[in-house]
Amino acid sequence: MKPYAIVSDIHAHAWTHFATTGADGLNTRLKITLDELRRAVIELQAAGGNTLYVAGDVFHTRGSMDPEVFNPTHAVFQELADEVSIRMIPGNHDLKGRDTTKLGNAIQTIGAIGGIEVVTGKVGRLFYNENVLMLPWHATKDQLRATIKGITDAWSPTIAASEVDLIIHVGIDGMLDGVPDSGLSAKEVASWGFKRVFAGDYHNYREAEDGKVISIGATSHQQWGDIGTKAGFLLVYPDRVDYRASHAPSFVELTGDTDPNDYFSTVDGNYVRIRGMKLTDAEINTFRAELTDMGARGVTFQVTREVVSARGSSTVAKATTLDQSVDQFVDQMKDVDPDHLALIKAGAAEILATVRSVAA
Ligand SMILES: [Mn+2]
Repeated sequence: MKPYAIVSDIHAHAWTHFATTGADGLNTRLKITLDELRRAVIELQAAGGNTLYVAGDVFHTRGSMDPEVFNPTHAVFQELADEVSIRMIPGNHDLKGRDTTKLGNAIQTIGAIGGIEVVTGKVGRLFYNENVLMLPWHATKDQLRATIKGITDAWSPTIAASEVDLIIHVGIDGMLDGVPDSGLSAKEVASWGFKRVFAGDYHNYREAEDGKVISIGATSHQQWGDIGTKAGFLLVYPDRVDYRASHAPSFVELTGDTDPNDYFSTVDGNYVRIRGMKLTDAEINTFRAELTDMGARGVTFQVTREVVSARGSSTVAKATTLDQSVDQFVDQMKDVDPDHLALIKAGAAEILATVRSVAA
């Protein structure tokens, strides 16, 4: 049996952290991301498959286009379309507005490449070869629920949903640790009656409901919030799903609680953050050199400096006020999916923590 492949949450972007500009002018982290996409197709072909499904969030930045990101990404899809058939849906990051439109999604012209189809129609598209239904991003979960009910009602009794895999881009509760529930449970998703449901959006590969509901995960780690999550891609067989781990560098963390015996296996090939330690500048420099020797691709220290003045307590008091006002600001944002407020606050807190840490 030959598989098809699913990738999701590529988030092509000219990242600044740990990135440089390569000899070809390409952002080095964007190149790593695009190389992972190539690897997914190589592994798909090695397994005998010839269809790649892309479950949304091809691009990272919403509503604006960086030509140095768009052009190389477009070129890679053009190259891969010579090898396999590609079907894609836009994710929320690919959309300028809250809903999927042909006019307002960043991947639309990639669909003009021969062999690539971008699915934007509200009721999606059923691909009969693999029995896969792709549904694009819906502005609300209730709209998604209504669309799915409409489709399965219209199919009955000719097409059985239990024979069809559904690919969507929507956050499902419990698929990513640290994200509060937002009202779409794996149990409900399983109750829609599909053979399996594969979802992008939450950047972690995880299965629920006896393998009927699968969070695909991103193709590679993108930021510190990804620590501990599984990135990669899926090879989907009629009777099983093979998760292939990303070969791109991971974001990892060492704290005062990490066993030094685990340093090497943790940091080799990865982006490393040091937290929860009190170090002098000299110790930071030595530690950085050691981690680089162990193969760290980048090291960031977010530690307490050993030389600290009396600023401590008053700084903390002000910081609390800043945290609160950022949360209040986020709560007042109008053009944001309410489901994402908690994520935005967590992201803002992360940035504040970074800014407050020792910039070493
Ligand atoms: Mn995403």
